[in-house]
Amino acid sequence: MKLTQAQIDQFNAEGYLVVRNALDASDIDPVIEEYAAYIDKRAQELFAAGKISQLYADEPFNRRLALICRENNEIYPELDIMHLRGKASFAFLRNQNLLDIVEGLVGSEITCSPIQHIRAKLPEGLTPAGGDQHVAPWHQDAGVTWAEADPYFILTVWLPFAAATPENGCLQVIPRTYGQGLLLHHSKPSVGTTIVEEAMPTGEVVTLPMNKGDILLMHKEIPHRSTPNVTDTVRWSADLRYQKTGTPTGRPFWPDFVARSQAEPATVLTDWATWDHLWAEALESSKGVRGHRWQ
Ligand SMILES: O=C(O)CCC(=O)C(=O)O
Ligand SMILES: [Fe+2]
Repeated sequence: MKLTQAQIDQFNAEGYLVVRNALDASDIDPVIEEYAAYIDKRAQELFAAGKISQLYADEPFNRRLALICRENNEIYPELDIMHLRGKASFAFLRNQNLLDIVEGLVGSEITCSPIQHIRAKLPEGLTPAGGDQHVAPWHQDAGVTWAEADPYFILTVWLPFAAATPENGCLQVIPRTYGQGLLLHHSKPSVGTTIVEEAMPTGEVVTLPMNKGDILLMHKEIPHRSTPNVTDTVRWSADLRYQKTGTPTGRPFWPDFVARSQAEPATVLTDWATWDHLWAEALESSKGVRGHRWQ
């Protein structure tokens, strides 16, 4: 599926666009299976070590992790894409259906930014102490890069692995509030990087329930947030960022890679082992580096 001109116009007017049924289950399921297998492996280990009382093996994917974490949440920090680094997750970053949509806004020379996450948003209260970084306070994604990326367009792609609802912590945006650049943010203890109160736009807030297969596209200046998960299941999602190859990602200490190129197809990174290695090295060498610019 490619974006229509009407969809591109809508993105440019609103600063965001939800593309319904953009992906099939077959695009997303390999990632879910990869995560399910990892959680199964870790559950066996936790059970063998006496850290959980049962395996919860018959529970559905969106519930099993919550039940495990209720007893022991040591798996939780291992799940983000750069830590788990699965082959299916890496392949998904170059999913052709996804990139066809991205190309409509980024062009044919596409770099995958390392500002990317796979999020298991747990039911409120189950996350390790100190707040939940998956409950994102009002921010612009432009606010989580270094200043070197400020002049460049970066597209955020957000998608749920199962229905995202107001109850389990879907996203909210403030439409049409972009084009004025970066708003002042600050780093609020146990809340995260957020727009300062005085700079907060006053426009209408739009809540965005989404289904598996839907994709949310956001301009990096669109203020958005997500709410807590007050259900007893996990809100699984991915958020990825794409931009024109050659432009800075704003996280130079983490690995970006070429995801698609018409001009130089040989530059596309297709080797999982290289990606895996780049992340392993970068996570080691970037310890202590400040990812955000705010105090
Ligand atoms: O997934 C969430 O709850 C927050 C995501 C977010 O802020 C983003 O994808 O940019
Ligand atoms: Fe964000």
